[in-house]
Amino acid sequence: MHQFELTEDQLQIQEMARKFTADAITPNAAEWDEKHIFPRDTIREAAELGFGAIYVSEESGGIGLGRLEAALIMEAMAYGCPSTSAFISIHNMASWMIDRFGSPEVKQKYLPSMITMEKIGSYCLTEPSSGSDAAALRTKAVLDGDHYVVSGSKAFISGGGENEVYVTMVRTGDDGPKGITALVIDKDMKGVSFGAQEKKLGWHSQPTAQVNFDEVRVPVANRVGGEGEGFRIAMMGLDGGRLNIGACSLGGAQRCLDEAVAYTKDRKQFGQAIADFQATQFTLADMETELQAARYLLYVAAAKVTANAADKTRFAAMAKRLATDTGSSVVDRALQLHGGYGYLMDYPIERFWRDLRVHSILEGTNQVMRVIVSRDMLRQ
Ligand code: FAD
Ligand code: 2MC
Repeated sequence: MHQFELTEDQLQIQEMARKFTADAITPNAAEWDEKHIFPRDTIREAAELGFGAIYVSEESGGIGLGRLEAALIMEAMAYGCPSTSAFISIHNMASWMIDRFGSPEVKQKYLPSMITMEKIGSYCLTEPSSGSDAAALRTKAVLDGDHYVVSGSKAFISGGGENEVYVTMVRTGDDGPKGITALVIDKDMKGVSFGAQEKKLGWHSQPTAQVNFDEVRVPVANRVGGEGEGFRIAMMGLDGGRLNIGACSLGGAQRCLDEAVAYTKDRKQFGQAIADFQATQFTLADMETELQAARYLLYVAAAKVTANAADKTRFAAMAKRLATDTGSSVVDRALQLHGGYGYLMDYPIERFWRDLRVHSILEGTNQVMRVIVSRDMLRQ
């Protein structure tokens, strides 16, 4: 049995993240959502626990954990606020790319302040005309001495306008994935500008904006990996990011399931608690069953990404697809069980409903996840 249980260390990490969430996130999340507050101070507090560099190596100053531990942390924080948890995940993805593929120079330049989240990292892949077809990106970087001159635009960038560090996929070569390179671009480099903040259905605790590059001179030393390696590096980052987004859906859905259990035991109609109707009991049983199934697939996928297993990308895609679809479906049923009250901001359910909806779209839509899984199946 022990192979299906979390280890002592993993339970301790989970406990630490749950305590942090209960103290610092859950009491404030509704206000962050309603007033569109970006909780920089709380994010810094998360970094004090190592959550800004979960899988950055200890050698570089991170806490060097695996992807299952990261998923546990993200799941725990999403119990309070999926939007803030996912935001911290994206920073972790950017930091990992620098640590795993960057030169000693670029690591030294960026990682110390990213680990403390004094500087926060964005991940810039999507462009206005290339979303799912990410390898069609057009932001151009032309070599000029010891600098690249970068021009183009990135769309939907989480942290856009607020974050200091932009890990950006640019075109240095021919069309297609092999012509793409990853560069670290600073917010304050000349020629960097931002679009207006996007007005979104959810994810209100974090900013999203277009990032524009107008002949930005980026030192060659800011390159992460070699020329032409950027797409592969970006995809490897997403293997882990997708697990975390799935974990954020699991955490948010667990919160709503817990709320639904409490509410249906308390709320009375027709002279009895609504939890006494078998229809309610079967709904709760299905929610629990589906959530647990999605959770265990995600934990297996996370272990595979840590182990660099040959089928890790397929498992990460399956787990992201299942956890995000299941998460949204569980939250939707929790809302239904709350009746009209579920639709009001007096209860937390509608916020989770809005926050989780985007998890089926970003870090690769759930259609793209099916593309990845089926391609891999048919290749064999
Ligand atoms: P499209 O690619 O135009 O897709 C439209 C529809 O067509 C979708 O349903 C899609 O599944 C479907 N479709 C496309 N191709 C296929 C296919 N081959 N088979 C079947 N169906 C297909 N990007 C970043 O780089 N960094 C970020 O920080 C970031 N943050 C985001 C934050 C938010 C709030 C949002 C909404 C998006 C964010 N994104 C970010 C962008 C996100 O990754 C893209 O929105 C996503 O990848 C989809 O791209 P698209 O919106 O252009 O949709
Ligand atoms: N790990 C390592 N290498 C990978 C990889 C992975 N996970 N995925 C692809 N590659 C390699 C692949 O092996 C190939 O190299 P080679 O030719 O040497 O074998 C190369 O990369 C190109 O791969 P494909 O041929 O599969 O490329 P294609 O253009 O067909 O696209 C697809 C693949 C659709 C899976 C990719 O474009 C994709 O993931 N699209 C979705 C975009 C996305 O997820 N965006 C998220 C933005 S971030 C975000 O939303 C946030 C909120 C932060």
